[in-house]
Amino acid sequence: MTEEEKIIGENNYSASNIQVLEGLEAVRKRPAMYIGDISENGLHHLVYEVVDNAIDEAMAGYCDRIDVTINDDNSITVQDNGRGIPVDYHEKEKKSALEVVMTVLHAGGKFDKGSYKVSGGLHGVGVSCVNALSTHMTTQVFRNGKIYQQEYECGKPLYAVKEVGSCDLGFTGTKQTFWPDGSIFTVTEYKYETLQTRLRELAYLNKGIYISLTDLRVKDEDGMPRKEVFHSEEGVKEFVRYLNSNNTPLFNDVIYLNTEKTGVPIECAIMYNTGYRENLHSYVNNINTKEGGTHEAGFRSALTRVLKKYAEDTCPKALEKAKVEIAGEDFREGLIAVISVKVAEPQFEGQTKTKLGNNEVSGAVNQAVGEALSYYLEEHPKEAKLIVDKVIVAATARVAARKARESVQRKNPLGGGGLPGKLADCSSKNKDICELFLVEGDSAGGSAKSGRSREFQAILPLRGKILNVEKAMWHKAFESEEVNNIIQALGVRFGVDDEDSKQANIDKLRYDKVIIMADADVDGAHIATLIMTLFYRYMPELIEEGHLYIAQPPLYKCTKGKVSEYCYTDEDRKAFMEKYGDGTESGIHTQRYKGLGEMNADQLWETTMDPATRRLKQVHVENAAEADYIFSMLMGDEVGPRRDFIEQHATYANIDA
Ligand code: 28G
Repeated sequence: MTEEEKIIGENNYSASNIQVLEGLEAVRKRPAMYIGDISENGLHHLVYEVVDNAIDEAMAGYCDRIDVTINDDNSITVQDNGRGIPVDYHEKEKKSALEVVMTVLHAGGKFDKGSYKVSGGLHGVGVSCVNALSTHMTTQVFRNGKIYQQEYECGKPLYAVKEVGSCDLGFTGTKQTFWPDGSIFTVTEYKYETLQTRLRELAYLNKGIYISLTDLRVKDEDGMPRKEVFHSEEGVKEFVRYLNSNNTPLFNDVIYLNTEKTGVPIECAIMYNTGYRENLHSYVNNINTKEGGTHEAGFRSALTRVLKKYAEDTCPKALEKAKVEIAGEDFREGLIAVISVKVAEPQFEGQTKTKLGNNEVSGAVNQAVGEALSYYLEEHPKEAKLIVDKVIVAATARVAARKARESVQRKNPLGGGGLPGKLADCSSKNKDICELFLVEGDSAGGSAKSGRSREFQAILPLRGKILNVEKAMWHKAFESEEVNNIIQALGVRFGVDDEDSKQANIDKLRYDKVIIMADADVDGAHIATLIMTLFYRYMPELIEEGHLYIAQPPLYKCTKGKVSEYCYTDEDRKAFMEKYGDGTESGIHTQRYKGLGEMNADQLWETTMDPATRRLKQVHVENAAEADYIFSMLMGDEVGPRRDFIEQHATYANIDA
């Protein structure tokens, strides 16, 4: 028996305690089952799990402040001003309600009738999982003018809930601090940006609350920590404005509704921009439903129904002249919308459990959006006409796109037979080991061809900058030779699942890894971004399934006497200097690589392509709404925000300066 178990044993040891310990052990044995994974995602998930409890308290109407702090040692503190978790004795469990919430799996779930808690984000596992996966956790409750406290190690209480002080009677809330277990997580460093994105999103989805994020690891010249407060008075209306801020709006209004239909609260905001992409972000109980579901179906159905009727009623001549039948998707080009619903007992389906299954929600959303949209169109004929004109252009382009695509696929009738002439393919037929390098420039492409392993590495050289698909109509991609080469080399297919489907089917993907290899400079970063944009907009599944990577060529080769090392970052170089230097730069020779072309085939293999020594970055999409925002900023018309972003994130400035 360990010390902690003894303590538990001395207090009311009971069958339920054994269950608790078994439950927490199960979480520690198979953490990924409970929080998704044990890498960066899982680590950040712990914070969401705790914050979601505070959000639930806010949704119940008792809390409007949530303060999140990343402490110096990468522990996390979350404090809210809700009612405070009840601390009274729980007859059935023979312990304090607080201890139950903190130690029993799934406790705190469906307690309160009429709340929309799914809580714990996607996995809905509750704070006890966070506790189980933390070496230490401290909980404090401010309630009844008193401060109550309990501490845990790996989920096990160190003592029964005790009073540790007093506070103002009116001061209530809950404070949680936890130290993620480094023996469970592969990374333990929190990323400010990751938390920032989610907390910003939560503030938009739950208007009125104040959510702060403080990073005690980062201090400015005055010793002040990095801190931000997220707050939205207009909810998803403001969210859509934010998401659209890098695009040119078709008109300035946001079409907005906030209502309830058949017991389903619905908040929805719609804008149109002059672009061609559809950006619909849907949420159920604050969870991003990436795979869509009944609420999205209701939304799309209302949009098509109302706009089609409006177009037919008000401009039949224009429709006749265009000679094309308009389809649902024509209404969605340049659409940017957020829909957020609250569902009491949500059923999540689909591969990643992010597809809403509740049938009743479809009708509720359809009705609510239909009413709000009809009303808006009646009241705003000028804006309505802008939408209808855009829809007709979209329908015309869609027909052109199909023709272009068919002509491409005709050249390649069996799908997979015809590979692009520029592709140097690999010999292995085992696609699980095959890699495709997309290489910037013919000269680097040449070195890569000589340096590669012919068995499993294929090379496709790309000529300079590929088409910026972010700014182009969808079908333009299929008119670009470079893009078609990529598509054919990959073996992905368009329009197989549904003739006008905009996203690739990747069933016949010919490689396990697709690796973008570009120069380590601003131009190279731009090229890599253009290629990523193509993948993100046309083949998102390929990213979601983890096939897309970016190669990391070295920035320097540092040599001191007989020792030389490749340095991939400025930190690597500093480390080399400290290890071998004598304080002056005179003794060490530093060769800067400005481009892949400066390396010969052997060097390229050794530094960038050899699986044993290379560094690859896998491309992830953490947050779809934020990814859309970033891509539209990087690839859009506005120069200012892009420059700011690059200045903040650039790692190459030192080279190009
Ligand atoms: C600071 C970090 C995260 C929370 C509350 C408030 C209540 C609560 C939380 O109850 C379910 C229901 C009653 C035992 C509910 C307080 C009703 C009355 C609450 C949080 C189980 C849990 N008074 N605030 N849980 N109870 N904040 N913030 O976790 O029977 S969790």
